[in-house]
Amino acid sequence: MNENLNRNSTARWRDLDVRHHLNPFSDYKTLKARDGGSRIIVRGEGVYLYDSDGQQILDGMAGLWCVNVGYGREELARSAYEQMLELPYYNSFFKTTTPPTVELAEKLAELAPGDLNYVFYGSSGSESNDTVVRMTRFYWHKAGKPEKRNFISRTHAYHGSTMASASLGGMKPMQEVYGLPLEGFHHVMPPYWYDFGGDLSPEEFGLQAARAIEEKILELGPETVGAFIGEPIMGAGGVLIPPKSYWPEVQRICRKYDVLLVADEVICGFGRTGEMFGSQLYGIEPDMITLAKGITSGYLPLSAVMVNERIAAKLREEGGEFTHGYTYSGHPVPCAVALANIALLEDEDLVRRTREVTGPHLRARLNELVDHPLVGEVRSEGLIAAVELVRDKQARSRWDDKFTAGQTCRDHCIANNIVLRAVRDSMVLSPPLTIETAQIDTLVDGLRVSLDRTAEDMARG
Ligand code: PXG
Repeated sequence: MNENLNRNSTARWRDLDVRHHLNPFSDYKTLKARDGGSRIIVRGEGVYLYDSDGQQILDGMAGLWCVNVGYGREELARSAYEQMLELPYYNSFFKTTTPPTVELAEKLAELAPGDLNYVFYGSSGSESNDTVVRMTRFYWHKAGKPEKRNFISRTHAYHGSTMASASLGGMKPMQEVYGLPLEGFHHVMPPYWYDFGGDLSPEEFGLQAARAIEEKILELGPETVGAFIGEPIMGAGGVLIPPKSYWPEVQRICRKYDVLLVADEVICGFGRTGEMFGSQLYGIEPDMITLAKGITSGYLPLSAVMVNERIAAKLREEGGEFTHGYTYSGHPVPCAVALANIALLEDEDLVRRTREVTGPHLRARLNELVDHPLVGEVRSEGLIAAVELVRDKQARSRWDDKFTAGQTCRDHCIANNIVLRAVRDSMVLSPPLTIETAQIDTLVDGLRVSLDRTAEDMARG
C-alpha cells in the first residue's frame, strides 16, 4: 500500500472517530485528545492484529476475551457466507425456527454440563444475563413462589452493561450515576484471596467467601432469593480465580436454600479455562448458564442462556407465555458460525491443548515473574491469567487508588506491540486458544520488559 495513502487513511479514520463516534467505556474528554486519537485496527491473522500503520500487534486478550480460534479463519467466514445466501434471516417467534438455530441448540445441550438441555438465544452476554433475570422471575412465578425476586452476585463482577446486567454486576462506577442497581440486586464479597483473604489459607478463605452468600440469603430471607449468579472465574473483575473450596460450597448453599445457581460462562465458556465450560473445572452443575463471546469466537454477535430439566419441566408443565425475546434470538447466521466455530475447537483439540500444553506453559512462564519487585501474585487457569502488581509484597499493598501501576504497565505493553489489559493493578491475559508456546514466550517476555519500565516509572513517582 502506498505509504502516503496509508498515513492519510489513519489520519482520516482518527478524525472520523473524533467527530462522529462515541466509543464504549471511554472518557469523551480525554480519549479524543490523547496522542492523536484511537489506534485503528484493520486486519487480523492468527493471534496477530495489524493497525492502519502496518504495525503487527500480538493480541494477548483475544479481542475482548472472545476470539478463541484466532483471527482470519476461513471456515467461519465461509459458514456465514453460505448461510447468508441460503437464508440470511428468519426469526424463531410464532412457531417457526431455522435449521442452524436448532442444530446449535442440540450441540450446546450435548456439550453443556449436567442436564442443561434447553437454549434461549440472544445477541450479547448482556442480553443473556437480562434473560436470566426474566427467566428466574418467570420460573419462580410458575413455581408458586413469586416473592423469590432477589438476586445475589459479587462485587467486582461484570455481567454486562444493560440496566439489569449492570445491576447484577458489582462495579460501582457503572451504577452510581445511573440509578443502579435496580431494586432486588444484592452483592457479596468475591473469592479474591489476595485482597480479602488476610491470614486465612486460600481454602479457608474460599469457604468464608461462599458463606458470605449464605449470610446474605439469611439476611434477605431465603423465601425472597431467586438466584445467585457468578462467573466460574471472574474475568473483567481481574481474573479472580477462586480457591477450590469455593464453588462446591456455593452449590451446597444454593441447594440448601432453594436458590437457583447461575454460572456466567461468557468468558469461561468454550475452552478458556482448559475445560469446555468453567463449571466443569469446578465440578458444579448450575441450573442456568449464560454463553456469548467464544460461542462464535466473536466473529458474529450471539449469546445463549441454557436452562436445566428442572426449570424447563416446570415451564412446560405450567404453561403460559414467556413474554420475552429479541428480533435476533436464534439468528441463523451467527448460529451457523457457532457450529463451524465449535467444529474447529473440536477438530483442533483446542480445549485439551489449552489444558495440557499451552495453559501449563503460560503458567510456568508467568511463574517466573514472581521474583519481579512489582509482582505480588500470579494467577492462571488454562489460558486466562493475571499478574498482580504491588508496592509491598509482604503487606500486599498497592501503589495508589488510581491504579497507576496497572495503567502504566498496560501502556508499556501496547508500546511493545503486545495487547494486555489492566484491571485495577492486575495485568490480565486471555489470548486466542490457538496461540503457540513461542508466542506465549513473546507475550511474557514483553510483559517482563514492561514491568521493568513500570518499576522505573513508579520509582520516579
Ligand atoms: N458476562 C461476562 C462475564 C462478561 O465478561 C458480559 C457478560 C457481557 O457481554 P456483552 O456481550 O454484552 O458485552 C461480559 C462482557 C473488559 C470487558 O473490559 C469485558 C466485557 C465486555 C466489555 C469489556 O474486560 N465482558
